[in-house]
Amino acid sequence: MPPTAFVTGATSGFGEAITRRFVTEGWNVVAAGRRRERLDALCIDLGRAVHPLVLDVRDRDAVLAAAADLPPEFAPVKVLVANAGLALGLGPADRADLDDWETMVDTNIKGVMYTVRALLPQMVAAGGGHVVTIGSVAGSYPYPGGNVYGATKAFVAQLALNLRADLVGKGIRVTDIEPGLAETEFSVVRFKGDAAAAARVYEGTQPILPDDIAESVWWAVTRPAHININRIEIMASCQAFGPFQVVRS
Ligand code: NDP
Ligand code: 8X3
Repeated sequence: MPPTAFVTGATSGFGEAITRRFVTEGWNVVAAGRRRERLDALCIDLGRAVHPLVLDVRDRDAVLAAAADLPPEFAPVKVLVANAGLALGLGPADRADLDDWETMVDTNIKGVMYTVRALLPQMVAAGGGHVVTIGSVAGSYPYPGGNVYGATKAFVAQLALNLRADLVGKGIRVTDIEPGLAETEFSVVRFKGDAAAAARVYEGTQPILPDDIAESVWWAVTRPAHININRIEIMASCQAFGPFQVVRS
């Protein structure tokens, strides 16, 4: 039976590309996301190698139930890609919408927490597996308007390192992939459907593409068993760091 990957946020962007890559490599994939029509389209495209799972990662009981109730040909899960996540807003902290902050915490922190906790026991029981989290450069480097989004990704990076500490010796590897500027539906979501604002983010750039991230996930997962890739930070070549801000009187 082919091995199974469980990919959250499979309906778009990185998650969809990761799903397609694993299926192309002969794996079965549990493809999770909230938009059923996108999952249906993936199934039409990729066939029986995909198990569509309508799932909101913020729903703790639903995540735990889904992990416990996988069809036999999709269990146990060998690779978890905890990818589902979002940024909402790019405004300064003093004017940010608290609901947006809570949605980011619920999705990017708690959603990852629930998914990892739900799937780890079957990896431990099987004696092996790989947890891939999708962090961000925003978890390492602050930028104006990054506020809570970046903080959620710092959580993801530290969770991945701490998982390594807990899982060493159990055959389970952990990798945090930390992309920078990447063109997906991320900015449309961040700007709440404002397609023009989203397009401006990528104007005149050559951003990371979803397949680039799928390639890095696949690379990390296919290293020899004695190697653990702890983290991969990937920026578009056109992106780099700015100076510290100094406000002068
Ligand atoms: P997309 O908006 O294209 O994809 C986000 C995915 O997350 C969608 O499939 C969406 O599915 C899913 N998702 C969002 N909320 C939930 C939820 N509550 N429950 C289940 N699924 C959810 O963006 P990306 O592909 O870019 O984002 C993927 C990950 O990469 C995110 O964690 C993001 O923070 C991170 N990232 C993105 C970067 C970028 O510049 N694009 C750079 C660095 C990191 P649905 O709406 O159907 O539920
Ligand atoms: C997404 C990348 O730079 O917009 O995580 O925060 S960035």
